[in-house]
Amino acid sequence: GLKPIWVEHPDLEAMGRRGFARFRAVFGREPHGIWMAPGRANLNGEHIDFLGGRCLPMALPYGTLVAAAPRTDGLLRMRTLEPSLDTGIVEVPVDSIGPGSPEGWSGYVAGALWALKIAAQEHPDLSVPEGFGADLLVRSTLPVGGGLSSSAALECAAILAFLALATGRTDLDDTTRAVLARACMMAEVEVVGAATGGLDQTASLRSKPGHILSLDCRDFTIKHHPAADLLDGHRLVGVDTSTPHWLGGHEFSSRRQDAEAAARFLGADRLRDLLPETPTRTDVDAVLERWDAAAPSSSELEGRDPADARRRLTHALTEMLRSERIDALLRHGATAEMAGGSAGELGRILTEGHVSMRDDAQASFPTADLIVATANQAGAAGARLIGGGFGGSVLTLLPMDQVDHVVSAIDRAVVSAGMPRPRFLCIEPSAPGGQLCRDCD
Ligand code: GAF
Repeated sequence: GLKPIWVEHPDLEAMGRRGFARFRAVFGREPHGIWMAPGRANLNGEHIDFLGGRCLPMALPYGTLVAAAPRTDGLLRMRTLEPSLDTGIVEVPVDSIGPGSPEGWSGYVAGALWALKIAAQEHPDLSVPEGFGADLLVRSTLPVGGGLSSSAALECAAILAFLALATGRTDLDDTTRAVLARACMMAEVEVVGAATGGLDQTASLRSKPGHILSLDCRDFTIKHHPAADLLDGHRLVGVDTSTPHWLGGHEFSSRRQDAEAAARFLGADRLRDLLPETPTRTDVDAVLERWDAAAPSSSELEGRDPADARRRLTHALTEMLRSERIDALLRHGATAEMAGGSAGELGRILTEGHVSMRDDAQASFPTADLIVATANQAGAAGARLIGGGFGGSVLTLLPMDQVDHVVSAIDRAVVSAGMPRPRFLCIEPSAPGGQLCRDCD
């Protein structure tokens, strides 16, 4: 029979050594270092970071590497080793970076420098010298467009490289990391033009190995909680559906617009403010009843379709509630009524989250639905689509001794359905972005 395809954990040291050699070959000079920033998985809290909800991400052992050296002629010269994107060196004058320019993958890199310079206006310790530029070589160990935040990993690795090259700073405290995460989010929103909400950049720069990040997107305060207690003998396995997604597309931003219009109709600038500090299902139902009683028309919803707006509202409110339930699990552990302990409860929340992504956010797609259904039939504690949706990856929670069985079942089901072969990723909460090696050579 078929053997499922696992994406190997990259040997970063070896990649670093090769990166030095490749950099020399491409740019004919020595790199000053290699910086790495990871992708993320998220237990819950999709499509709610930009609404002020709570997210529960972790950094992945997969990410993006940037080898770099500074220039003094105000030029950025960039090349990616990603075969599907590589067109040789892309050269951009730093002064020309701005909304929509440059286009394509280099916009994420250039956007990071543009946003760093804006952040430095408020934080002079982040300033880059006059005429600053750089040569950069990019390589990703993440499936590009896999819904695991390859875009944020690229922005974050780039900004770490820029900051280190320009200021010599490599040891960064969480306050500085928060400023950089915000800058990377701006790069994506303003330069690339994708309506990202900060979850991915925060996970990439502010995570802690072995821990789940509990991120309150009202003010971007974080807490770290050990993952082992929560997972309780289970493993997280990612399934890349090989169905690429792109956040710059119309679908993702339209979900955000629906939810924002719904919140404004109900009198909140930020949807999260419709719920109390510690929300319950009753609070969610009260908001939905208020909505149904008001029965807004499209013209009261900034032109959005009322049925769509109600679905997005339902997704956002219930997703916010699910995040609070996981946060409570992380803080207090499982209660006696929870069948299967904390992993049992987490699994149920994951699958409820998927149903909401499918029916209310309407961001799922057939392969993801098939994978979730198959995983749960084959013995998973739970599973859901993660990331922005419309492609991307599924996260499954598997009893340790069922991993091979469930993974094979998923592989078989997807192949039998004639869909692209999935790739499996071992998901362990990993280190945030940083310098990979000062002297990989
Ligand atoms: C994408 C966005 F970039 C994030 O900000 C977040 O909205 C996510 O989709 C969905 O939760 O990754």
